[in-house]
Amino acid sequence: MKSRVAVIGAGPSGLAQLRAFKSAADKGAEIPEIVCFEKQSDWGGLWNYTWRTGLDEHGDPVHGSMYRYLWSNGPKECLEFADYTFEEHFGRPIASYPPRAVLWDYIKGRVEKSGVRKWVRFNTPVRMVTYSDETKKFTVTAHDRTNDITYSEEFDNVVVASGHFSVPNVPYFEGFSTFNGRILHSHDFRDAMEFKGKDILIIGRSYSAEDIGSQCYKYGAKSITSSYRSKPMGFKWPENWKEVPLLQKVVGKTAHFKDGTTKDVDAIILCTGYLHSFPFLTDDLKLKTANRMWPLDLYEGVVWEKNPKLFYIGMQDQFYTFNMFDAQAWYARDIIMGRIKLPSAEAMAEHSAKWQAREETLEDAEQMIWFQGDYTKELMDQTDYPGFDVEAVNHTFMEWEHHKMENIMTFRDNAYRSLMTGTMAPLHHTPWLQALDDSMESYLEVKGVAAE
Ligand code: FAD
Ligand code: NA7
Repeated sequence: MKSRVAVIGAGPSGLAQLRAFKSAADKGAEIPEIVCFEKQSDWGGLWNYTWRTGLDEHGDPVHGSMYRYLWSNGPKECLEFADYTFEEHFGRPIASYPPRAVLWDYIKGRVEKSGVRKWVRFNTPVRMVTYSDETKKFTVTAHDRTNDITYSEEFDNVVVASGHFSVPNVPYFEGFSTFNGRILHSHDFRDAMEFKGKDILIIGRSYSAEDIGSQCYKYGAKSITSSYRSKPMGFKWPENWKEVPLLQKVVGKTAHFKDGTTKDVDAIILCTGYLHSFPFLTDDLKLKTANRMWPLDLYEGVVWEKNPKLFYIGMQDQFYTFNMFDAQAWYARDIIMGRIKLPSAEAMAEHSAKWQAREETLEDAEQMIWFQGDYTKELMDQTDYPGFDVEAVNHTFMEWEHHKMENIMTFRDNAYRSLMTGTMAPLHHTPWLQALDDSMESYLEVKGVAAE
């Protein structure tokens, strides 16, 4: 009987896994039976936008954390698939910071072409995964929401690709329960227009804080105050944006900060990150980690060391995204198919400890990018994933960082060269700050000038 592999989630990580198996099949290999469980009604993970917040149409927690008007926060040249380029998908070069809908279209294009949709069971959240030492198999219990039927099936391997930017980390600050305004987490942020003309307070100093604040600025917030715990973001902010130390309490509408300053605000947006959450896994299978570059207990960042029949894709904090998920998925595939032999448990732990020791020395974004680039390369070198020039991608990331420091409101107006095709991206026809329409039609409209 064919062995069976369960993939949990059909976001970029899960889809990378489907594509990896399909690519082996296309080259004539005999592959296991693949079943992908996806709780949403369509694929693409976070890139599949939902207007919903709170609970979904079935009463399960909404997965989506993306918002309207979201444009890629890094150059598309850094996430490009090595086996399916933007040029192949769109039929011509496009600008470097596409809006969400354009990236969703790109992600879907590759898997639609591969014909793997038949492997996905949509509207089907996984409720429980257990492992039996006796049978050496996993039992996956899933809820078919369309027919409201819960059932269990056995699998030889499980790949967890359920994402980790969905369950909000929500800290409490004194006075929240009597605040005379709206308090929300970035997970529930959908439309910056809601905050037009308002004074908003953002808690946090990472990507959500930077980008949600920028969205609110772009769509006409009266003022933005961003409050940090560890250190300021340090960009050159517009006139009406102030960075202040951590919020201490709110009294009525007045926010009090650690440096003694105060500000009256209409809304507080908690950009305080997310929790790795796997309510469907038993403790012996569950990854427990903060959002970091090297989560513990995962050999090569992928293999669950305590039970190497279980794999996790995309659980790292991310600079590299889609192409790193590919490198991981090809690697997991080759272990499952017996093409790569795992070393002993001790050797795996030793190898992980080395990466973790290096992780602890990382001091800034530049070092983290090189770290993740080296990691991605180490994986790619072990499989037939069409490799790419990781160092060149690292350099594009460096340029991106530099452009952000130059001007956080215009960095998306830059263009970069594809490291897969060698083609320079055209400049977008409208500067990001003035481009209020984020539709794919508007973005792909040709009125641009070639960058070179
Ligand atoms: P997800 O995209 O989260 O997909 C996980 C999938 O698993 C979902 O479809 C979900 O429905 C499904 N699932 C979850 N639980 C279950 C279950 N129990 N049973 C069945 N299915 C389940 N990255 C970039 O490269 N560029 C960006 O500009 C960028 N912007 C971002 C903006 C925001 C606001 C956020 C939150 C993230 C952003 N990211 C960005 C990072 C993002 O994490 C990755 O791009 C990518 O979506 C991760 O893919 P994934 O498949 O690992 O997770
Ligand atoms: P991140 O990158 O995990 O960052 C979380 C931020 O939240 C970070 O700045 C933390 O501060 C801050 N934080 C967490 N807890 C608190 C408390 N209690 N008080 C104050 N500040 C806190 O999450 P993001 O949502 O920004 O980004 C996630 C993904 O979404 C990312 O991949 C993007 O592409 C989009 P710290 O830095 O530790 O001081």
